[in-house]
Amino acid sequence: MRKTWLALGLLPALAWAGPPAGVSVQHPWVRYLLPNIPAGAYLTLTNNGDTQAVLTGAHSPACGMLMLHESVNSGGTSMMMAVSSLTVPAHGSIALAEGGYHLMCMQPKMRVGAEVPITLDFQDGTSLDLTAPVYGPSGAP
Ligand SMILES: [Cu+2]
Repeated sequence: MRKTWLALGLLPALAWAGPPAGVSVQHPWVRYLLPNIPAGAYLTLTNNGDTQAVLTGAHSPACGMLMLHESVNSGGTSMMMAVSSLTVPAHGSIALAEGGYHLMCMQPKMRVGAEVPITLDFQDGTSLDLTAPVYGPSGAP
């Protein structure tokens, strides 16, 4: 019984899907290669708020599954690993950039020159909507 009441109490907070306080996105973009090759999405997250923001996932109708990844260099071989969350410190920022953290569009449905919508999901139930321009293999012009 107690659990039921707790769950109901959480609903209003989860239903409010505004952006996290003070968090903004700069320079989003996607590198599109081919339809059957995952496309990397890159951006900078800045947190001007007083509390850390924890990115726990992302989704986009243009991506199929959209995963949090990290590129790591292991003995000269570049590999990608799934990351469960990324923390943007209070009054700090993190870059999702080539060779590091990035979002991975697993089934890209897009074309170069278009813009795709992406939603970032945070641990506290907030979310942040953005649109990212789609560039080709050579990246930003
Ligand atoms: Cu990746």
